[in-house]
Amino acid sequence: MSTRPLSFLAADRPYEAAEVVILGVPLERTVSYRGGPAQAPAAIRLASDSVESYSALFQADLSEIGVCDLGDLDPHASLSDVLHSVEREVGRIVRAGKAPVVLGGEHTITLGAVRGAQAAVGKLQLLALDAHSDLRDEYEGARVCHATVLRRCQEVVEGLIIVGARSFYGGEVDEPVFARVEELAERLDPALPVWLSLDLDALDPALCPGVTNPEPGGFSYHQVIGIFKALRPFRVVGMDLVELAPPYDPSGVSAVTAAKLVIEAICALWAPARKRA
Ligand SMILES: [Mn+2]
Repeated sequence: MSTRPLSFLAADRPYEAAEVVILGVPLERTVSYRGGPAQAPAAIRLASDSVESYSALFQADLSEIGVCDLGDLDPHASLSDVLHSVEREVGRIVRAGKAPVVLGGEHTITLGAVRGAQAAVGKLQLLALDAHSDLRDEYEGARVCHATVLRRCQEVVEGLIIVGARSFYGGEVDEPVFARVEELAERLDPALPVWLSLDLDALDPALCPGVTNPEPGGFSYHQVIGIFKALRPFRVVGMDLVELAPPYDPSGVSAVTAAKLVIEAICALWAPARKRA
């Protein structure tokens, strides 16, 4: 009998042979409403065991795409050190020609991820799915936190597009970063690699209630799938999925939704070209 650490579904490749690399970052440092993201990577891995590895939507099987699960980064260092670790790991993975899939943790980790990805590819555009604009310059005295993360990312990347936003503080509503799903393909720059940041609160909380800051009126599951489809012509270098709060997910459906979206995204974006529908 052998034992193995909890890993994401079908992620059985060694790092060297992998095309997609899963990395957990159970960071929970600047949460403002209710907690839980520290438990998210483990909850997503556990939930991934309940779903099939085959994507009927994208006609690909996760087990045929080389996926490695590196486990979790230590989230207990200073915030700046954790973000530097994320930056270093994501940079290393992208430079090796692999696609990182970062499982948060709070949304703040995206800042480390886009720094690492941008350093690896030169220029980068960020597509964020988020109920909140996350564009404050400062929040409760902090310049780097979940409520300012997309502003800090905007200072790093070449371009930022946010879809799904429906909660604003007021000062940012006229900024040109917001897009409707239907115009996504024309708003993204076809010449620039893309980082995809999926804040689970972009989904409707009726479908995905286990998030830190639920906001009514969000995307359906299939609208998110539609965004993955729209991204297929672009060079997506990596993604993160953040803000799952397992304590507020009593049925477990939010963790399953997160796991399923990770599988669909990997199959949509990184399945070998010959299998692409
Ligand atoms: Mn967010």
